[in-house]
Amino acid sequence: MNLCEDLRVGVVGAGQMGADHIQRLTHRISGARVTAVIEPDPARADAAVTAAPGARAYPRLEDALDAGAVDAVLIATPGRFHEPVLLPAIAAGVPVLCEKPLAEDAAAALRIVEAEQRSGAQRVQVGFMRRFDAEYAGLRELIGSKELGELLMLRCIHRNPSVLDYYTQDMLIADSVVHELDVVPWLAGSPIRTIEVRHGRRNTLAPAHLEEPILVLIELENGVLADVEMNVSVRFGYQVATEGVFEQGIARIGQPAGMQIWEDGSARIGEHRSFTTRFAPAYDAQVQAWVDAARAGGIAGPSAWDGYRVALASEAGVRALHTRGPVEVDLPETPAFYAERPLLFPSRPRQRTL
Ligand code: ISE
Repeated sequence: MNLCEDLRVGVVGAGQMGADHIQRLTHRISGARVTAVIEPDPARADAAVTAAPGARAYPRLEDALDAGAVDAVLIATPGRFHEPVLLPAIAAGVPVLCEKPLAEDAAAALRIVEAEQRSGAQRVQVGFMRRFDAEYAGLRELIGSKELGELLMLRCIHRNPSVLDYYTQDMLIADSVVHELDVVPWLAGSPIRTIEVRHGRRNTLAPAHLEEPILVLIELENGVLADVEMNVSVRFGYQVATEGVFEQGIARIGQPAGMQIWEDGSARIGEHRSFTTRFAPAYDAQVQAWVDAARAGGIAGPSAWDGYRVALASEAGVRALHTRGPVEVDLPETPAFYAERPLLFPSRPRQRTL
């Protein structure tokens, strides 16, 4: 593409995440604009086109591609709808940012990485936005620096205030813990070996069809253990935090920040209510990095292969949800096509507050 012009982005799916990305691309991201919206719900499509001046609604992604209306595609539909839009986008050779998970299951994820390899270049980036969160990036640098000795454990907290009716038991892993399945190996620099799920006392306030909270134990090849409290009925707000346990110290990220108020015999501090605000700076950084890389013909974050690896771990995690004991994750060797790509992850100075 001509680097003086904006990247023309087609957004597939204008629900909560798609609408959020349209706002971001229209108001906060430089070098890109939304020119096409693909959304079956007419009211959502109208709202999306109104929010992105100059954009047009198309019934199918293929129509926007055939019309020459887009240089790149951002997919923000639920995972089960990804493969049917990823395959034509890959065939058309346009860069793609695809929300997590990459696909409905590992078989679909494999078909996607195979199609990408046949296309001859990596153009699919998966939206694991936590890798663009400044605190996660800082923790990863701290681990790599060995300043506190070797990393021993990661203690992860993943709490949602509530979930909608369509959220199923398996989504505890496939839709939620899927973030830790990407970010834990990324932080610790080692792939997942096994996953185990423990159920404790059920929260009676959880939707009737859910058995939660759950405790997920993730064992990495290098021996690091991570535990994840996955809890989707906490009511008070949205909380994602991690503690790194090192040989010589502890590092904690994701603590509530901002104004503290003391009033009427108590002290309080604000907490997020949704991932859209908790991770807003990470989403912005992710989309800006993707736009910059797409304009130069590459990607700048988790690859389709990363998405496939997470899909395999997620399937093992769902099996673990329904069985006792650890389930092994069988990861194939990374093909040279994916191993050789230099990653363009943003590198930030580590934030130190003391
Ligand atoms: C949701 O789909 C997300 O991706 C959020 O980041 C996660 O916290 C939540 O549990 C999921 O349902």
